[in-house]
Amino acid sequence: MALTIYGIAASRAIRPLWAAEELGLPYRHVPWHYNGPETREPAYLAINPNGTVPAIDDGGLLLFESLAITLHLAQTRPAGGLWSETPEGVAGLYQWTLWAATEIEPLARQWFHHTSFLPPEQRIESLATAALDKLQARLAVLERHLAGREWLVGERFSVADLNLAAVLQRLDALGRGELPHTRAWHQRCLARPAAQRAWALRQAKA
Ligand SMILES: N[C@@H](CCC(=O)N[C@@H](CS)C(=O)NCC(=O)O)C(=O)O
Repeated sequence: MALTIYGIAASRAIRPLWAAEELGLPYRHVPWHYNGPETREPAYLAINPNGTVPAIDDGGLLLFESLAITLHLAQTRPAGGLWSETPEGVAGLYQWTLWAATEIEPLARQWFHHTSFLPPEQRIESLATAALDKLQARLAVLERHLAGREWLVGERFSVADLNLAAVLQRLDALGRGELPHTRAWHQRCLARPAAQRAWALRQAKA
């Protein structure tokens, strides 16, 4: 089944690229930039009507939302080892993925926009600080969960680790204090050969 991944690696497309690398999937990478012009064209809007990246064409199944894409890839290729065999495990994969999407990503994005992404004249320092302040309580939850365990769900690396580690890609700047379990887990995730291969694509295009 042919898989195409749309989106420059220096974007949320890093998430499906990393998942495809973990799963050992052959894929075609179409590294279009999120600012266009290709993502504004009708041909791409037929794939992702939001005009954002990433999106995939998985043998005719069109899908947008980076974390939905990684869940789909993991679930449909269970032999790749990113999914769980038990209902409890699957529930954990959804829990941590949705936690990443709703509790972490908006704050991480707010911080990033108001420190780096927006033109300097549009940045509001108090919004960046407020996001960091709120993130610390969330990271304390993660730190407690990771005490005494290597991975978020079960005994091995899963799509939940991939999703949360990717959403927390700027952990060095987002986490105040030591957070030893969280930082060690994050390094374990990003040191994986598949993560390194995906991030190498990002360096090449950044
Ligand atoms: N929630 C979406 C967000 C997609 C998104 O906003 N992607 C950015 C790049 S990281 C983009 O395409 N921005 C261009 C735009 O908003 O026009 C996901 O996770 O896939």
